[in-house]
Amino acid sequence: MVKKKAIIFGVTGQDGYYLTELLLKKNYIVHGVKRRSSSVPTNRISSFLNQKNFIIHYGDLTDTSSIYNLIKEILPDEIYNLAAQSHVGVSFYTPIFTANVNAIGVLSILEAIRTINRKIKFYQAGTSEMFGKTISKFQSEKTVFNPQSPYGAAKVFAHQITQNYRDAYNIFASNGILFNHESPLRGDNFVTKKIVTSLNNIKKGKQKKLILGNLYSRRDWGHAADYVIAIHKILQQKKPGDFVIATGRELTIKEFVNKTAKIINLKIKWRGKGLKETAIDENGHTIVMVHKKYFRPLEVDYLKGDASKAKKILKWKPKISLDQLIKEMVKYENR
Ligand code: NAP
Ligand code: F7E
Repeated sequence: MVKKKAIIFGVTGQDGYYLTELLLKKNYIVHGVKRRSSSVPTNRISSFLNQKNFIIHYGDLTDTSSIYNLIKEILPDEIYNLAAQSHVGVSFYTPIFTANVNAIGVLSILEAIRTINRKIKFYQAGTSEMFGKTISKFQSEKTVFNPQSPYGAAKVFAHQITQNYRDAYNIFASNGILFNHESPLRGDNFVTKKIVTSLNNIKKGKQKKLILGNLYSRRDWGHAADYVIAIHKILQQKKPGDFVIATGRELTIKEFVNKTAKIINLKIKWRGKGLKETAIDENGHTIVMVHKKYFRPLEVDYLKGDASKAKKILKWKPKISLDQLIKEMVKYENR
């Protein structure tokens, strides 16, 4: 049987690792695209580098010619675009770069598909950040977008241009609308990874304090390994479409701190309010503090996804609970 060929843009990131692992298990030939970096960008995916069905290429979403040339040379069956400047907070400091990668980069891929071969299937990594400030209790494919950051606004463009290319040129182009998903391989400056690493270090006496921003935003957190299964299923459907992928449960950042502290057996008590809010350990030492530098100019207060379309059409639901996820992240820190 002829093996399917996939290109993964953003292969060096968290989801890049899990999606590559899944596609290699499914016997795909995976072409991963990495960008030039002064340090080693392939740390997460080093275990794939010597596998015969995994080929790594240089490319960059801000370099349209590199995208066009790769797609023309590889002629893949499927393209997964996971590449992005993915940090919402950082997008306020690098808004133009964020828009070039997260919005125009997506258009460059779609234009390459349109001109090279319209039969190539395309997945775009959309996000719950597109909902932004929302009044819906659950956000679904029908919920109005109201992004609150350069990151979210650029992703809305990417989402809509993907729909436009699907409708105008009959391209199999689908959007995932994924809510937060984490793993041991999550980037260090996302809040779950920061909390797990810091509390684990504090427990071991290697760090004194965890300093956070807004403790009261609410997020719907799943596991990246579960979510890449949905990503793959989205491209295996008869028809293209858009799918919310979420757990349907949400927690505040403070509740995530409490859960993690409990799992690593660290007893904490909260005191104070606002920027003076702290948590102390059983010896009375302050181990969690709040600092305004971690607050964003705009915040997304509340996200909780309704993944019933994915459940019905993709036959997908998350399998890994939040407690299991945190335990796995803690175990990884102590490996
Ligand atoms: P991640 O770990 O930050 O990975 C992002 C990937 O994009 C990395 O491989 C990065 O390369 C690459 N990249 C950045 N700029 C690029 C450029 N100019 N050209 C080519 N590649 C570039 O993010 P993730 O958590 O795996 O998320 C994957 C995708 O899903 C992203 O598009 C993100 O916005 C979206 N998303 C994530 C979540 C979530 O909760 N994780 C939820 C919804 C949507 P380097 O390794 O060189 O930086
Ligand atoms: O922040 C608050 C922060 O950076 C979560 C990306 O994968 O998911 C992710 O975006 C919340 C926010 O993720 C700190 O203000 C408090 O309310 O972990 P985060 P995010 O912004 O939700 C979406 C779905 C994506 O698409 C993105 O690519 O936590 N928070 N204190 C903090 N956040 C960070 N990073 N650091 C803090 O110290």
